[in-house]
Formats: sequence, C-alpha cells, structure tokens
Amino acid sequence: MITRLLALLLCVSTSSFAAEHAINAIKFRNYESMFFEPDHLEVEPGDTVTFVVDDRDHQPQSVFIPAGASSWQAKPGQPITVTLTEQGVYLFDCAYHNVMGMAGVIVVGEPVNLAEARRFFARYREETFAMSRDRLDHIWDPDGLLDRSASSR
Ligand SMILES: [Cu+2]
Repeated sequence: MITRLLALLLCVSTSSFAAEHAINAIKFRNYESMFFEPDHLEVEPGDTVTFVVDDRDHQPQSVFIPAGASSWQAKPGQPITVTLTEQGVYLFDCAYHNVMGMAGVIVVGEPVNLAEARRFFARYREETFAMSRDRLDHIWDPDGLLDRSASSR
C-alpha cells in the first residue's frame, strides 16, 4: 500500500505539475538599465512564465517563436503570464526598450528550431539593438545556453 502510494506521489510530482517561472523587466539597477532578469530561461513544455514589470514603460512581447506556438504581447505597463506548450527557442523583448537591448531568450524543452532562431537573432540584433548590442551574445556563444542545451541532450 505504502509502496503504491509512493509510486503515485512520485508520478504526480515528476509529470503532472507545470512549473511557474518569472522574468522581471527592470528599469534601472546597479548602473545597468532596461534589462530582463533572468535574460534566459530553460523550461519544460506546459510551464508558465510571468513577465513582471517594475515600471509602466515596459511592454514584454514575443518576437520569435517556434512553429505552432502562440505569440504574446503585454498591455503597456502590465504583467503577462504565458503558457509555453511548443518546444523550441523563443526570443522576447520589451516593445519600448528593445532599442536598448532589452530582450531575452526562453528555451522550451528541446531547442528544435535553433538554426532558424540563430539566423533570426543575428538579423534582429543588427536591426533592433542600438545600445547594449552584445547583451545577449553570451546566450548564443559557442559555450552559451543554446549550445549547452543542444549538446547535452
Ligand atoms: Cu522596457
């Protein structure tokens, strides 16, 4: 009986609960301005991510998503919670401050669209970032998040 109960609990705890994550949109801290913290996140399909804003002049939105995924855009100055069901690499930014390099990356499950995401980001970086251009480079570096997550699976 106890064994069955433990097995059931283990099953429930590993598969049934989607995790909830938060990403904070930050205006100014420690001499750095307009950034997301964390600026990258690895989550599992079905998890939720809430974008929390510390100022009315933020508007988190998706700018690149895997095929079949739903895009999102917060109302200006409002938090937004999204459920990420499709695997792959997502790029998001702040509609107001993306010119200042305010953007980030979420990997849901396997980075199945990594090549496409990498091409998109290269163009996006040149066209969008006027300041803090190298801010997300650590994610795409050969030793960065995306290559780690791609090679470790
Ligand atoms: Cu902003």
